[in-house]
Amino acid sequence: MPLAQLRELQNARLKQQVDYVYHRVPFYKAKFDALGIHPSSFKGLADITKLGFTHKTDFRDTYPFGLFAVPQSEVARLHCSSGTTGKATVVGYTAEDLNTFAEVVARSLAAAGCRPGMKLQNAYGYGLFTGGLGIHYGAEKLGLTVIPVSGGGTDRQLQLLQDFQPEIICATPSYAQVLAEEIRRRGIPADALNLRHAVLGAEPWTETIRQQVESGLRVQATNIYGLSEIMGPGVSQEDVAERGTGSYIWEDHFYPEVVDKDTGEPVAEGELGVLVFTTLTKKAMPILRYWTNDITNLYYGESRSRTHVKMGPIRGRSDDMLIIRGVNFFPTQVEAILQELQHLSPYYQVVASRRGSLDEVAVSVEISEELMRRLELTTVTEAALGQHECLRTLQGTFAKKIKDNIGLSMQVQLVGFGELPRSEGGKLSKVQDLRNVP
Ligand code: ADP
Ligand code: K
Repeated sequence: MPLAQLRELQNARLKQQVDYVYHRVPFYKAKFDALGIHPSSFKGLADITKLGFTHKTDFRDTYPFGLFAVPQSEVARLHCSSGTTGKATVVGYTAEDLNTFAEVVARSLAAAGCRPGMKLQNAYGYGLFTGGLGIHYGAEKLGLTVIPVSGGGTDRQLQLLQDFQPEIICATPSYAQVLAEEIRRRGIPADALNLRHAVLGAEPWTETIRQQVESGLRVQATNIYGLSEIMGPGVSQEDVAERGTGSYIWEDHFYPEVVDKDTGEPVAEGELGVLVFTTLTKKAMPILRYWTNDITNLYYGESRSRTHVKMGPIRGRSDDMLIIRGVNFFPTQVEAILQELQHLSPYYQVVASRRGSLDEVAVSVEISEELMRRLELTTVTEAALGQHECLRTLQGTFAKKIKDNIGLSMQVQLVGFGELPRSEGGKLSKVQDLRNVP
């Protein structure tokens, strides 16, 4: 669609979406009333910056269904953002939304080089996470044969890649690296596989990873980006013939902006800032100007087969969310667990690192002063752990709660009270991300 026509479409859809939420979602009505915005005088794209932002906290504050615009009987499916506990981000879809979701994923897979008749091994996790089912229905819509193997289980993944001969694999980039490494390690010959395309997303990745995956799996690897709040995977996708030049945003459904992370003002084309999305066609849960916290840039320009805007790779996040093996993780989730465990102090440190191609997380936590006194300890040594069963139980319980609530296995280390750094008045960084430190 020519750009001018696309703008007209977006403009009309935005006006409709503003009118729709004003009359259906009390959260937006209250917000717009406070901002002096009324659908009758709202001018569309020209007025979009007047709408303020929607933040992740707005989802938590209205948990679970406060942002829904339709009665529950019209909600065909619920998903949650990955790796969040308790008051997580709940998202809902009408049958029409699910159709749009499948449509944008089908479009994404086509841009990635997939064609009807090919087989797709889907190694994204199935469940509340939008990745698995999102890819699944989009692949079916495009006319692919789906192998819904879900995430993990490397032996089985490799077996099916050899037995079923799929042309396409969908996975997180870090898991695709694992598969490539295992194929090399096990000496599986290159012609035992039939892969041609890898569609990778849910976490940031680099050109180095692309090279490893492309040579290890003998594929063309493209980026798929998305987020539950807006839809799920398939908000943007790299074209297979334009790899390395950015991902097309399907902006007839998701209107993107990039704004300054401090002022919230729009930045010039090509400049880095926080990515903000407005849904243009969502029915169950329309979201206006969602502050994604993802840092990237938007640009039109050379090397393109479509009119839609491209986004660069995600450079980082403007909040403290870590993405570990595709799972979103806020260090404050550790804090919440600490509060439940009597013999641990509230002081902790999280260290994310990379072993081989897989991300790992280690958490150090202090035991309470009271427990130190009771066990007559000055620090927590291996010997102390060996001697006191209660310490080992505490460590095990903490690790299990982390696994159950956050969905990630972490190495847990107990240390003595007072051993972790304290704030000296300023902000104390409880998180070290060493994954990209050479
Ligand atoms: P998803 O199922 O797409 O991972 P979530 O809602 O669980 O959705 O997580 C969304 C976040 O994941 C995004 O805001 C972004 O930080 C990250 N993410 C998703 N896809 C990519 C990608 N291709 N590159 C970098 N980060 C990504
Ligand atoms: K994610």
